[in-house]
Amino acid sequence: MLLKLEFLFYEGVKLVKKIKTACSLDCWDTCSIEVTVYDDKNLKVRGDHSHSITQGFLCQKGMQHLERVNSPHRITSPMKKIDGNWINISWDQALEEIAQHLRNILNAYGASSLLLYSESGHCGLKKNIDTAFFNSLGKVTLPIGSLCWGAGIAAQKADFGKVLSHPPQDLLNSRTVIIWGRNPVNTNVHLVPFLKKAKEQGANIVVIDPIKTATAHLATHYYQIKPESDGHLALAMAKILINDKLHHMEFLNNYCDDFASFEAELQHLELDSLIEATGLTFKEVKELAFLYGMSSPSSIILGYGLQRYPNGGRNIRLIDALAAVTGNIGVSGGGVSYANQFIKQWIDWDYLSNHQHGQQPSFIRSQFYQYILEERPDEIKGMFITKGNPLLQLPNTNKTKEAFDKIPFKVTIDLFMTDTAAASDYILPCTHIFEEEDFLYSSMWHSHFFYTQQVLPPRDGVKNEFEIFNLLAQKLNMVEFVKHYGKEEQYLERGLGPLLANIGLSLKELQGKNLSMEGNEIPWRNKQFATSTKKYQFINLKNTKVTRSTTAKEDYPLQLLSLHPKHSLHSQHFNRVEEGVLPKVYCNRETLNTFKIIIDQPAELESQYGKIKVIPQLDEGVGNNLLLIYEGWWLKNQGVNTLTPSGVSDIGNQAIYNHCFCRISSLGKGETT
Ligand SMILES: Nc1nc2c(c(=O)[nH]1)N[C@H]1C(S)=C(S)[C@@H](COP(=O)(O)OP(=O)(O)OC[C@H]3O[C@@H](n4cnc5c(=O)[nH]c(N)nc54)[C@H](O)[C@@H]3O)O[C@H]1N2
Ligand SMILES: Nc1nc2c(c(=O)[nH]1)N[C@H]1C(S)=C(S)[C@@H](COP(=O)(O)OP(=O)(O)OC[C@H]3O[C@@H](n4cnc5c(=O)[nH]c(N)nc54)[C@H](O)[C@@H]3O)O[C@H]1N2
Ligand code: SF4
Ligand SMILES: [Mo]
Repeated sequence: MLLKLEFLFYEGVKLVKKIKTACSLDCWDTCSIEVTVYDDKNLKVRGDHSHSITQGFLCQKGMQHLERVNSPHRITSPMKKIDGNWINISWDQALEEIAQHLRNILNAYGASSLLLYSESGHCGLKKNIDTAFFNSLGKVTLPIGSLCWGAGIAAQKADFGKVLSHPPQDLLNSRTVIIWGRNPVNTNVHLVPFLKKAKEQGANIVVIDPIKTATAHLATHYYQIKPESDGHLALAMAKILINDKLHHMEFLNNYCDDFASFEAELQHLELDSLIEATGLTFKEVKELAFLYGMSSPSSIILGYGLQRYPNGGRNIRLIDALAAVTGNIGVSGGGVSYANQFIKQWIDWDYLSNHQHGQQPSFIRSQFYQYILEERPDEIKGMFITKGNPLLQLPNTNKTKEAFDKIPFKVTIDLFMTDTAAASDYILPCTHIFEEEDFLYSSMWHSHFFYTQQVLPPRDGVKNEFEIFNLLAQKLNMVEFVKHYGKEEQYLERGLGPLLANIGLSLKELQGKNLSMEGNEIPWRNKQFATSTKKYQFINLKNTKVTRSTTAKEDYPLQLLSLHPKHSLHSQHFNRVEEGVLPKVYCNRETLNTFKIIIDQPAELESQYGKIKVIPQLDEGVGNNLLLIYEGWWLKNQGVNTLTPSGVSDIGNQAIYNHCFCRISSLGKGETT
């Protein structure tokens, strides 16, 4: 296999090649990776020094990509389940049988009885080929909504018209930075050097989080808010600032709709009860309001933990409103950075996904089981899963399993035997990012993008999705699909058409380079918003019930936050966890004492949806009546979604994992399995 190389040179007597790729994990950072190949065999992975965000540093997961691509646990042959046992079969047999199943289902029940469940386990653009393939079959059933960020996206679209973030470097122009419900030390590690530098320059670094996280330990100010009360806090801060005439009349008069009614409604809300809901003191909220409102420009860096609630969208809108009240929008060092759909707007999604206009059957992602068991019982006959592990990552595992079992034909494309793969009928093994070329960018944070180079030839027995779906299309005689989606380069060239035209480069010229559109724009600098009136839209407080939905019931008095782990990407573990190892659950001393649970001694954690076994740990940074667990543990290790609810947020159809109430009881010594 001929590899395209950027550099080829001698280091002493050694022939050295340098290959540029990027991290495909669904992380804020989307790091650029440099792989050095010594004497054509020894590979060294490191961060790309020429990247202004990565700056030559990769997290532990990024450094372990080489181990992952070479892992002995990878699946390297298509597999078929017969009487509960897996057997290896050839690619031709697998694709022939799968094509036959698809044909039978289409003929007997029509396209809507096929369901595609595609997630973001690999963020390469080429990996969207599954959607184009299924849309070519007709009006198949697709998910809507999000497990991840949906409420906040809907909120920012309502307020600004589009979701854009400030360039990471712009944080250094802030006098106050609020990290509101994000934990970059775990999830967005390249933000940390910017925070440290801003702190050195004298900026206030504020963290608002129910958990005193590692990020909170870096801050100059920390506020331990009660979950789900961020909207109350934002309103209380706005009220204090408006009362002290610290609002920004020029911005509010000229660039916003509906401030007058927002202000009038705010007058009716009691400051004391707003503050009481947050669990903070009046003094703390006042201090925070003045830090934000007086030491400006002030930026707010939002995370996604705080919108995984029934009132998630409203809370983000109220935080946006606070920024608008103080005029911290469209100015360097300001903004409410949530996600960054800047590059995304230069991609031709209609082509890439073969978008079918018109009604298409759909289900809310987090309500998969209700759709299968209640809304369309026995109607879904076939399901394809790719880039996702829904059996584990969807809420309410017991019900999700039941729904899975109801679907007679399931195919999973993955690299590993995940819980989802194990519950399928066929598994098709796919390539790792090091084994292919792809286009990657961050939709969460910065605006770098990469057309990666291939580092290694694909492992024997695996194929990339592009080839998989094209081979299937040939078996199904899908002539049009093969014509429009048959060539990888053509797919990327067309999909990236608007971006390539904008930057004036060809696809080939992009390869191996680390490019960015950053530094060019502070979002909304011209104060022309992407809303229908071109003005910032204040949330209508008159129609908005400002409530904290948290109502711990007597039976389930503890709220469980299931947060993202530092060294895994959800269920993608880079260090293998043996069967039977129990997950740790963290709480403070008061919770340990009240519920008579003992550190390091197994306990049972139960919600109204199921129970799991855990190992309690002391962490005084966890708020009262709260438990913290890291999500992503496999079923063999008591996956946490056995406990989580399958509701959705007010807007954006977002899963509400953190709105989860439990009780805990000690199992005493020795009961570890
Ligand atoms: N290492 C690693 N990195 C990752 C991921 C991973 O699994 N592992 N996942 C990636 C993905 S897909 C995503 S979506 C992002 C998520 O990135 P983050 O948003 O940083 O992660 P979360 O763990 O969802 O939540 C962040 C914080 O929100 C806080 N929080 C929870 N409820 C509330 C609340 O009501 N109010 C406030 N103010 N705070 C609250 C939590 O205590 C937590 O500290 O990370 C990405 N990066
Ligand atoms: N309790 C709780 N649950 C949560 C969350 C939470 O905060 N709490 N967070 C939610 C969030 S934010 C998200 S984004 C979702 C994530 O949900 P998922 O995306 O389902 O989670 P992952 O565990 O990352 O699973 C991705 C799968 O894709 C596979 N994969 C990797 N590369 C490739 C590839 O190239 N091709 C194919 N076909 N497969 C590949 C991986 O091996 C893995 O099995 O989880 C959600 N679930
Ligand atoms: S997981 Fe995130 S921080 Fe780590 S290497 Fe990948 S993109 Fe970078
Ligand atoms: Mo996510």
